[in-house]
Amino acid sequence: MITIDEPSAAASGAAATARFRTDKSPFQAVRDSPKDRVSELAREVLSAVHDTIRRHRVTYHEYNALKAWLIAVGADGEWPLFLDVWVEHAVEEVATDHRNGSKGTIEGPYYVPGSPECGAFATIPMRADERGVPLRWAGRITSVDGTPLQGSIELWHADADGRYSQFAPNLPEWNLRGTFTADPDGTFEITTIRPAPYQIPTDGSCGRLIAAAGWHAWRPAHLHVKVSAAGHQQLTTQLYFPDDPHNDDDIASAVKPELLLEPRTQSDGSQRVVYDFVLDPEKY
Ligand code: MBD
Ligand code: FE
Repeated sequence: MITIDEPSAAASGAAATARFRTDKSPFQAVRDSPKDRVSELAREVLSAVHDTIRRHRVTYHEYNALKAWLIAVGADGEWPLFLDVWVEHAVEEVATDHRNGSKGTIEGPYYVPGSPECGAFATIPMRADERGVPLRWAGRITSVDGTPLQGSIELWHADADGRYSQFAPNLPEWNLRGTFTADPDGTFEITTIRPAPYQIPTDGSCGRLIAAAGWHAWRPAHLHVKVSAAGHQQLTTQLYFPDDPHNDDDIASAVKPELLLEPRTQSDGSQRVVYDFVLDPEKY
């Protein structure tokens, strides 16, 4: 039985689809795509599908299974989840391969702009009884030439149950989401808790694909960040914890060795970590 307290794929998928629709730029991108480019990319993707069908002699039974599944992905609102888990990593790779600064990785489906401004040395919005190992993260933002940047960090992550506010039920609106603006010397210090590993919803279409293929549904525990500073390219990335069993087989293929934190456990059980960001100037 589904109760209102239980997160469901349809609920988080609907929320992710609704959130995507609030951003106008994807719809502008649809209008802006040149015919020749659309034709070339669509043809190439379709021939890769035809090749797969011929090589594996795909049957009508399988074709109908695919049709039913694709319809269900839309009905569950899981296109953002599907695309960000299985496609975005390649787009991110191509988009950022010219950069010399910090490594980026995928944004995923659960970013929400406009999180509360917290300051440079602050605790992220969380419940009074928020569970999870306390984590204090100190860092500095600089340009590739070493100039300190008074940039801002938008941080969002799952709670100790692997749930994101605004996408899972019964969480305060901005729980574990905050914007931190560095001091003029580029430094910041953020207090939060360690997120739990994240499991793709198992009751929706993406979960059914995972089960049907015998894959696992896990992303390693991660912190999402967007780092911005005037005159610099925005960095979207994620940070991971060294002891997570899924760092080597992230379902979303979004772990890179440069993104592993090195937290130190304190005598009170809390953890501290240092992680800095280096931003590339805007190209012109
Ligand atoms: C997530 O939390 C996430 O970061 C990605 C990329 C996909 C699904 C859930
Ligand atoms: Fe995530």
